[in-house]
Amino acid sequence: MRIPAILAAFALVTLAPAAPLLAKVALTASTPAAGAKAKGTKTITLTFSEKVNPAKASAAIVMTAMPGMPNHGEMLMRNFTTSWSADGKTLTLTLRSALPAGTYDVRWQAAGADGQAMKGTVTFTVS
Ligand SMILES: [Cu+2]
Repeated sequence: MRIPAILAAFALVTLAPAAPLLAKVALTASTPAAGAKAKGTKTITLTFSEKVNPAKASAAIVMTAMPGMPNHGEMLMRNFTTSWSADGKTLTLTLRSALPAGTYDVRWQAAGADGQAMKGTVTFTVS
C-alpha cells in the first residue's frame, strides 16, 4: 500500500492547476489553422494567449514541400511584412503575393509577461 499512496500524492501535485502568474504564453489560434488546406494565402495571423513582447517575438515562413518536387528542402519565404494588433496578442504576416502551392511551416517564438520564450510551429498546405 505504500507505493500507491506515493503515486496518489504525486498525481495530486502534478494535477494542481498552474498559478495564473506563471502561465507561459501559448498560441491560441492561427489563420490558416494548423493542418488547414488553404488557397491563395496572402495573410497569416498568429494569436497568443496574452500580450506578447514584440521585441522578443518572431515568425518565419518556411516552405517545406512543393507539388512535383520530391526533394524540396526548406525554403525561407521573405516576402512579407509584420504588424501587431492593438491588444498586442495577434501578429499578422502580410505577404506581398499569395503563397505558391505547397506545404508551409510557420515557426514562431514569443515571450509574454513572464519573459519566458516559447516556440511552436503551425503547418498548413496551400493548393
Ligand atoms: Cu519551394
